Amino acid sequence: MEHLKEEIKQFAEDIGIDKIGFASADPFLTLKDRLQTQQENEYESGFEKGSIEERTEPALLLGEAKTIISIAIAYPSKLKESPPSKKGARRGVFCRASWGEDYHDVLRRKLAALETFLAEKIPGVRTRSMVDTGELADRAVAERAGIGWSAKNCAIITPEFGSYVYLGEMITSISLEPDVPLEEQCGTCTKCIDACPTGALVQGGQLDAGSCIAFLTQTKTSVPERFRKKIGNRVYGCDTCQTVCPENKGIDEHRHEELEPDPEKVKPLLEPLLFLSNREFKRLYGTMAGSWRGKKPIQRNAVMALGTLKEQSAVPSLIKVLHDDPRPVLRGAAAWSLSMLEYTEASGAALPRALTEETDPETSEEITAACERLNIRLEENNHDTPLRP
Ligand code: B12
Ligand code: SF4
Ligand code: SF4
Repeated sequence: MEHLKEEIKQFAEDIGIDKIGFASADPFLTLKDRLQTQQENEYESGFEKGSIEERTEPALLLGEAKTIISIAIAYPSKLKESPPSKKGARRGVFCRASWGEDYHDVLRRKLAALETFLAEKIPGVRTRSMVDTGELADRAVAERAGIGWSAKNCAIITPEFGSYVYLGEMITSISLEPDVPLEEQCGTCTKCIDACPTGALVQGGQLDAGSCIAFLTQTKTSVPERFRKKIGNRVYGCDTCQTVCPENKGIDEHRHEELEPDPEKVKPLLEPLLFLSNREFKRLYGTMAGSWRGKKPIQRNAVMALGTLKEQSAVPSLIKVLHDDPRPVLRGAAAWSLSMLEYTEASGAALPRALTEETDPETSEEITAACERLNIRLEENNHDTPLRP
């Protein structure tokens, strides 16, 4: 089977798989304990798929599971041209994992080609591939397959491409010699833990997903207030614990045309995002990984970013969202953002008026809090008359 392994590696290289590794399909026992701990601490994101058993026992996913083939695809970390974000034209950012074509599609195509190759070599072989949305923990598989080591920022770090790799895998019914896991290299470094804006890395290798900006930017409800300013201009995902990592220094791989970012899309102007129709959103952002939750979280984040960045010129747009947007979460975010900006006559009139019209209790609370922050006194029974000391 050693010969077959070499053939698989060669084929993988030919189709542009940047790194491949082989792991046994034995149960992931330490991961099982870790997943239980994560659940008990309520540190999970809710985006994980399947039961703890399914996530840690490959045989439950493919009856004759013997070897898991893990693959990694390197992605760029720098924009060749980065459009400036400036006063009057503020921009948001999508994290690097959302640059270029949706990586799920890219990796699935590679895995499908590998499946066909294996089926031709070994008639009757059974395989099951997954990328991100499957039950298996892609990182735990990659770690066991020697793709990279499991780091304090939770990422799998490869010696060649740093942590800027997407991961996927294929469970197979064939036995292949497993590769050897790599040694952890973080040592005494704690840069990622120290730099995390929300303290989501509770300790090396352990994330409280509910506090992680990558998670918060993907929710559809309103963001707890204590995190709002910390999200900054991120409209999707967060790269901080990777950009500060010394292991990523100087790494910027441009190996796949389809993963090349369009700077205008990955650093979009914030204000136009607020008024995108579904059709426009799909046309502009539909092929990016960051569009999987639809336009609502991205628009909510854009609304908040305008307030956080103190973009005073956005007051009219924020007032429009406050009055006209049919989604309470967006109206609430607009109220918050207006209260991060300087008081203007327009916002002083708009907020109390919005309060009289608001039907959603949570949004009413947001608007009231915004009025308080701006020292807009609300007269009882007559919210139309704002008073400012
Ligand atoms: C849910 C999820 C999230 C959640 C939770 C993340 C998390 N850390 O658990 C949120 C939304 C926050 C998220 C964010 C991100 N994600 Co995500 N996410 C996933 C998903 C779907 C499941 C992860 C999971 O099961 N987590 C549970 C934890 C417990 O396990 P784990 O971190 O995956 O595995 C490690 C730990 O379990 C650890 N471990 C096991 N036992 C023990 C015991 C001890 C004592 C310790 C210390 C550690 C430890 O070892 C495992 C291997 O490293 C995977 C895809 C998949 N199906 O696996 C992608 C995945 C992990 N995400 C990925 C990416 C790129 C990101 C972001 C960088 C995106 C961004 N830029 O915004 C951030 C990074 C945040 C971070 N610091 O982890 C990549 C990671 C690639 C890589 N090189 O590591 C994956 C693999 C997707 C993919 N196929 O490429 N993600
Ligand atoms: S992705 Fe951002 S918020 Fe999440 S752990 Fe890393 S630095 Fe912290
Ligand atoms: S920043 Fe330091 S501690 Fe964090 S993952 Fe990189 S090497 Fe490890």
